[in-house]
Amino acid sequence: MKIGIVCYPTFGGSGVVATELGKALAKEGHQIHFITYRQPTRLDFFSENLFYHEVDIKSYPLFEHAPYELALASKMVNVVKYEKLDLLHVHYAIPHASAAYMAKQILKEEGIHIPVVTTLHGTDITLVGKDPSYEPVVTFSINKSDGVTAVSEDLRKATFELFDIKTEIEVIPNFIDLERFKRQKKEHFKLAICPLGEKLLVHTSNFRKVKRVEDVVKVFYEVNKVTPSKLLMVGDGPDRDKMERLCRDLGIYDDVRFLGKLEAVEEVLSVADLFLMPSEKESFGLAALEAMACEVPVLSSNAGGIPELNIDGVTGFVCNIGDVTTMTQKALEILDDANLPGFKARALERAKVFDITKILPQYEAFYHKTIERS
Ligand code: GMT
Repeated sequence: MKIGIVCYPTFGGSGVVATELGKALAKEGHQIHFITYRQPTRLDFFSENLFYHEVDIKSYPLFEHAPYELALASKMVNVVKYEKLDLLHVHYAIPHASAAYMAKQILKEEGIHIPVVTTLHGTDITLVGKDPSYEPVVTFSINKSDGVTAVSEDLRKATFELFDIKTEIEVIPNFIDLERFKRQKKEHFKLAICPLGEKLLVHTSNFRKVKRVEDVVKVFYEVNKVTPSKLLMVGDGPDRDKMERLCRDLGIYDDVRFLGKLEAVEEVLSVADLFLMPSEKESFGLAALEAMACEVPVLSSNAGGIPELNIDGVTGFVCNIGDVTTMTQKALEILDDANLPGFKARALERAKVFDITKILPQYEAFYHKTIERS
């Protein structure tokens, strides 16, 4: 198939999923055309089946905000027409699904039919999408998509609860490349960070409010009192400065390292003993899956779709959002030398359920189904 993939090209989970999906489809022999405003972060190599079309956003003194959605729709029209695409797969409803609808209508005028698949990722539904300033367009463009998928059962349910949806939504969970995300031998790295054999806790996120990074610091502060530990904070975002200040105020700054955005996050995960995800909202929790694939148990909140991934008492623990006391107890239980190897092994077993080789055929089947019925 010739497939156009539209996504946000940055470090965000939806962009990562879209890029990895495109790369895997290209390996299977499909021709993949990425349509975005910047080269996706993980698309930095040449492959005969991968193409990248940059959206030109023309500025003009009259525009306080350049109309990205129009530039995107125009680019979609041209790529579909000239590259003879079979399908458009847009990741994240806003504004990709509505831009795709516009492109579809323009192409229809020229006698070209292009089926559109929309994948919902979470914040496009639970945070931004339900805001009254976007809700009517989100509802409309989901209903007008030829096929809709959500990355978890919880997100599917939330979409029906928050919007007036008249179409089916199929759950296709996120996936992991187990060739890339696996525990690597990085003992020298572990020794440098934990010279006295301390336990190593890791958090990765975009440091936004929904991630509740403060709970990460608070849990670490309490754990460190009982079990000597270190904390690695990967990623960057609005709450980072506040968290650095909190660590200084709590007197734990020497035990916490803020690493910023990292491309090779699997190297850090390879030496971790526990991954912390106390989020307030999380449709799936891709970062936790990456940790589990590297044999790292997960201590998480029970937000959104996380419990569909992290199995309470098996691959880690699932606690109520904001319950730092229970999170601390559970973290200590996982880190206990008698328990840790079991949790690590079970985290890897669980990650295997989401192996890309198992999920990719689900997308291919969904594309065929959408093309046939549209
Ligand atoms: O978590 C974020 O803030 C980024 C966001 C995105 O759209 O990139 O992530 C969402 O999509 C990921 C990929 O499907 C999911 O793994 C994340 O759970 C989801 N985030 C939220 O629902 C908050």
